[in-house]
Amino acid sequence: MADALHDIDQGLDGIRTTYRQQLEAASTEQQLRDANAKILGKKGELTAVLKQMGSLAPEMRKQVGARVNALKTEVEQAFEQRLAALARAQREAELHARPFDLSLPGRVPVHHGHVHPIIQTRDELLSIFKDLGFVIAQGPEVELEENNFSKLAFPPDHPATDMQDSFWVSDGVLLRTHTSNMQIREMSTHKPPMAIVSAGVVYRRDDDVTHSPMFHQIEGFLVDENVTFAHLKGVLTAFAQRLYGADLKVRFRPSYFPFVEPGAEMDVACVFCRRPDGTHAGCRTCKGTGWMEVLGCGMIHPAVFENCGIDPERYTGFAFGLGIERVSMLRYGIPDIRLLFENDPRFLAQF
Ligand code: FA5
Repeated sequence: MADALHDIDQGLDGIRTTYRQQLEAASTEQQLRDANAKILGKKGELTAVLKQMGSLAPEMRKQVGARVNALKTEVEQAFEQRLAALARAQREAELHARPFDLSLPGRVPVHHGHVHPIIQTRDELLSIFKDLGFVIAQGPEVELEENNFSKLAFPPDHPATDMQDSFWVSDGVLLRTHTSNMQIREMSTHKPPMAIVSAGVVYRRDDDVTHSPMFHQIEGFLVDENVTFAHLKGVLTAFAQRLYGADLKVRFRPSYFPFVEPGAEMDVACVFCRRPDGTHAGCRTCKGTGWMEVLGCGMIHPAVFENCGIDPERYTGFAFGLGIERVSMLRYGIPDIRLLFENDPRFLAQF
């Protein structure tokens, strides 16, 4: 039996040598498969050995079977490895033969998203104030009542604090109704001089063609020694003229906000019905007046300074707040504020 086994081992070694040479020599997938078939195919050399197994004595069959199976596994693994190596080599060759042109356009057209008109307007407004020397700050939309109202000198019974006007989250906590909360936050934590702008989302129980329950504001304030209303007018006029043109006329009308004294609103000459000679025809946007209201402003109330730990005898300052949707609507002639929030691609694609 030992002799017979020795002969079989020699035969298997011969097959091993042949398959290694043939797999190695195969340079295409087809050649590789042919080489594999010569060993493991129906008429393959190893298959022939397997076929003879039936005629062997049981003891011999067991030993030969184990060797033949080991060789079969070896051939199968070698075949898979060589196949993968050939595929890799072929891919490499293709890549080098046909280098990528990364500048070619894709085959499927790509739809580009773009910046929402409100964000475009916000960024433009912020960059004007940055150029004027203001620093940008950010604050939360969920706010304490005291930062949103009481430290801004709103009287406790002010209608804005009413359940009907604000979205309350819990007792003493609400969605901020304006970005003026940033005055309290920044003035309580920083010392003058300071010139700060802050943009963000605010919430009110409002809903019609020019009012939305969620909208965007920009707040600005400047505090230092000897700041006067003339500084306020100078900064805000420069801002409006950067936005709408250097020859733009502005006017300030007295108005009331609890946290400023005196308070005012700034109007700009209507950009829609302005005639070349500077007079105005009067239109729907300006309701025939020739003026459009743009923002609220005023000199920061001494009580607000005190609430933030700033000495009102030493420091004065001005503040202003404007609605970003309002500016967007005026710029692009958008008649209904809700268009800005419906996310209709036909509308948004125009900007
Ligand atoms: C204020 O919110 C003050 N905090 C502004 C201010 C800041 C005054 C600093 C003085 C000093 P007012 O409620 O007027 O003011 O709102 C300011 C602007 O927000 C308005 O002029 C308008 O453009 C916009 N606005 C108000 N309510 C809505 C709304 N529901 N939808 C869209 N825009 C609105």
